[in-house]
Amino acid sequence: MKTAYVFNGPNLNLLGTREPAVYGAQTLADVEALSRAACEQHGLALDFRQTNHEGELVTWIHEAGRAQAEGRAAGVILNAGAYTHTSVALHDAIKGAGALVIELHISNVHAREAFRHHSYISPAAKAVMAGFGVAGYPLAVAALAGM
Ligand code: CA2
Repeated sequence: MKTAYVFNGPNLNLLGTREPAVYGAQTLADVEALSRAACEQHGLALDFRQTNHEGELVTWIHEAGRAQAEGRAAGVILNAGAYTHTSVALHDAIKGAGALVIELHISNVHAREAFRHHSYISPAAKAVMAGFGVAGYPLAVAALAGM
């Protein structure tokens, strides 16, 4: 059974506690449960993580890239949070690791502030999803299973 990695970046541990108009009322634990149910439906194992540290995301992408090269991973669903808009290191990590990444955002970043319109992840990603709310996570799992 292949693993779907779901990596969440800074402040996503706050989901469900503030800004419900932007991010909804569900917590990160709820997002994990949604992702797990989708993985079970599609015959994938789930490795779900969150960190507030950029370098940790870099290390995790390297790990997922190795697992993918060994045929053990389906790919990565990456919500890099605000690092999306700032991190050349994450861009380089995705390219360097050769990881199949679906970039995911809960909100429609293109309908928000201009500083959220640019992504360093997008040019290195296989696909980009934004604006589906937390329902984007199970949709991304289904997409990964079909890739
Ligand atoms: O829409 C998304 O998923 C984002 O990746 C979320 C990031 C934001 O910086 C990106 O531009 C878009 C922020 C995550 C912070 O989440 C919070 C949730 C509740 C309360 C405060 C922050």
